[in-house]
Amino acid sequence: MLEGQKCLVIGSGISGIGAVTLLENYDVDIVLYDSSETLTTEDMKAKLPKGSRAVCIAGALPAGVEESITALVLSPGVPTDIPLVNRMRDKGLPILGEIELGYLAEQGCVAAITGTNGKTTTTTLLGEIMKAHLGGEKVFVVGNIGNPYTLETLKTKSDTVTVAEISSFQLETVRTFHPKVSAILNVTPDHLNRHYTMEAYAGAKEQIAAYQTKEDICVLNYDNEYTREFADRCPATPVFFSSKENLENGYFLQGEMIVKSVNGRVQELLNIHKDMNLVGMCNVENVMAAIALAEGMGVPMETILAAIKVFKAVEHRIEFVATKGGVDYYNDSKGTNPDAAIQGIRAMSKPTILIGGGYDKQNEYDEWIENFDGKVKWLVLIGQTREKIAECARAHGFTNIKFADTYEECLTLCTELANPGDAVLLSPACASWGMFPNYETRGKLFKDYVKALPE
Ligand code: UMA
Repeated sequence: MLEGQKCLVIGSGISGIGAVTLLENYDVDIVLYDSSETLTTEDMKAKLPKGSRAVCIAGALPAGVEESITALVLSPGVPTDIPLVNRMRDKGLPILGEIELGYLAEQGCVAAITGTNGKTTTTTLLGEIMKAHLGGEKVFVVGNIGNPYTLETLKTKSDTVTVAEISSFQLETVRTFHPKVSAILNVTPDHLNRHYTMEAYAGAKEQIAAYQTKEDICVLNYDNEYTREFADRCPATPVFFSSKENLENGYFLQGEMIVKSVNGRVQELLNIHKDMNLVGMCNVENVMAAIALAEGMGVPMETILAAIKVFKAVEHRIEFVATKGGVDYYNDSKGTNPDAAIQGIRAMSKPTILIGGGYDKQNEYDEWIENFDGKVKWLVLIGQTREKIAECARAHGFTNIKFADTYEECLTLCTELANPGDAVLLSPACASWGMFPNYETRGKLFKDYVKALPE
């Protein structure tokens, strides 16, 4: 583990702190660096474990530091093409992402999930299934879900399982990361400001299987053009799921039943209305993927189905909050891109006041608006993208649009616009950055507001 190196950890968010915490256990000189001009070294030290030997630097790197560095660890939010990283790469220095660093200390078996949407639900559900199978103390749920891998990896043993949600940012910097089972749930446009092209974005997602072999499995969505085509060049054995097609081999939806097919012989597994507490077709797909992953991990089907039956929606993902004044409120703050937000609006069955807008990831909103499907009564827009979304909506003939400057104003507007029998849905199709540190804070504000409304 980078023994004898002088390692620069870039980013002092939760991943950077996790990376430093892990490196403290090895013979490594650690420099924790954050380019933020508003942070102080005291802020950074306060986040580190007591007695940490890491040197903290905020703002500009002082002269001489860069020259002394022999290895680099990147937080996921640090682009891999910033000048500092480019210079280090040109020198031939090892550049590891926080996930790769965590994996170097892994002792057990890994299941890893990526995809534009559905990652968190599938990861959480697979974590619950694995816990039901092995017991809670033998399962670690880590990664993009908000729990850095580097904080858990030293607890792993030969009989533990790590279930990891992995983003495209994290996959750009894997070098040996080798899950026994992996999944790419879907690939639709997102994060193009970081990856620039769909090819590069899909390429990053494919890295999840790069170090797998045919002994391992990679669960893929048959209905998504990127993941279906990837099966032909996937280093692992592909296993498909589909909510649209009957498959000769794989998991698919037949009427109301999720079924498993082996060489055309179909076995019914569960009823999507009676045996699941999750709403929306996206969740049917997530459940199919979780079943395929869990079977790949050797969990008996009986245990898998029992865990699915008691599983409830993940917080901030099409989460029912409350009914107030006859209006249903749903929190889908995790709808941080148009494709995720499409799933949000599709799951609604009542006339809906929809809250959209936020940080500009250079996405296009046409498909999202086309999916309003007559259900959206009012679109209340906020944040950096509000003009762009409004323009796109008008181009599609949708004009019931209101603007808000603050979230408080936005929420007040929604309650005024909603009548009994309507739904209010926060599903912004945009990241929260710029207004909130993360989507969780945005979702929590929404939920607190709704809970404080009179009955
Ligand atoms: N920073 C630099 N230099 C840079 C860029 C950033 O120093 O060039 C610093 C910032 O000033 C800041 C720190 O890096 O202090 C933030 O690092 P980070 O953005 O990697 O954030 P973390 O807190 O470490 O959280 C990261 C993931 N964040 C991102 O990918 C943006 C979290 O995913 C993840 O939960 C966490 O690691 C644990 O693995 C969040 C996310 O939004 C939820 N992910 C995206 C998504 O889901 O769409 C990919």
